[in-house]
Amino acid sequence: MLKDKIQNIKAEIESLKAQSVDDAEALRIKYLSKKGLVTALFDEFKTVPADLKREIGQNLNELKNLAQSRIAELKERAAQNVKVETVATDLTRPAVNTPLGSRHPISIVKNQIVDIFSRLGFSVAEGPEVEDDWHVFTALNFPPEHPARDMQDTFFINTNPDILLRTHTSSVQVRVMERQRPPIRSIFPGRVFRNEAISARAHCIFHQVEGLYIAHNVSFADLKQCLTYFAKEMFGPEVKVRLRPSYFPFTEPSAEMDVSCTLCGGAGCGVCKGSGWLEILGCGMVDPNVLQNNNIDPNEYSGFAFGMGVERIAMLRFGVNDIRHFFENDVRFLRQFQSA
Ligand code: 2NM
Repeated sequence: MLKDKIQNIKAEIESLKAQSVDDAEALRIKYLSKKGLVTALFDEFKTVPADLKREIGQNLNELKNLAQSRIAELKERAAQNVKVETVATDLTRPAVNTPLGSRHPISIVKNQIVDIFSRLGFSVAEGPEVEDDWHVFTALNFPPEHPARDMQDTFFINTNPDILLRTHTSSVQVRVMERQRPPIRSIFPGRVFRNEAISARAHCIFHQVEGLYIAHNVSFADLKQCLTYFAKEMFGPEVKVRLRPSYFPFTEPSAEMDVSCTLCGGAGCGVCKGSGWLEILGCGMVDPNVLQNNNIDPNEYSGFAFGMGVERIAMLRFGVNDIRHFFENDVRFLRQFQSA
């Protein structure tokens, strides 16, 4: 009877053993292949009287499932135990390689920037990404009608004009000035947010490192020396640097620093648009109003500050021509960067 055959084969399958993957495969062929013992029972099933079809059909399906899982288990165990049961474990065998990820290029460059300024004695501070108007704008000498305060440029939370995503990490500098008296010598890495159309050169989220040095008698010469050191550490001792006058609400005077084009060495090419120079950061002497707003006496102290976009530095360092690559996280892109 078919029912007895099912019982017998079930008992057989429950006591199966396999020493090797090949053994297990032989068992699969014996029971489950087209001409296998279990498969044959399904052919016989066609002759079962209608009133028994339901019960026997169920038994048969259970048997097939049992055979499949049991043989798969034997195969897997045999694969794991290759020779282990007969030969002592070889402790000199190299371990199985675990595939390693790679550090994100933005993290690599951010860490390099932090390292360079650490060598000059700068500490690192971080702060909130959701901020209020005081820390992002007012304390930093942004006038009430400054365009950065516009909905067009800044993301506000629930359209509340006092709660917003920081547009620069200078807000963290305000928080440091609130609780720490000079000397202050810190850098401020972090994500910032600007309500901008996304393109090859701009993104609505990017990373900044800003810096602040406040002490007695800090001069523009200190700023220039410090940032020249940074540029040469970052881009190589052969790069030339220059400062161009600029404007920021929180610094006076303000400047932008260029390095000689890392691609053409200053001769002029597509990357530097023929100018031979690449802009890498903004900087300036902290405006006395900013010091005053943070209860630091501008008659006693002076300072310089600077800010740079990590994506921009990374694009120049690695020759990446589209900022969007950094946010897509395509592993074919990410795998190309070696952690430093
Ligand atoms: C920049 C450029 C120039 C800056 C100024 C300050 C502070 F807090 F001292 F006022 N923080 N960051 C600064 C100055 C940032 O980014 C392009």
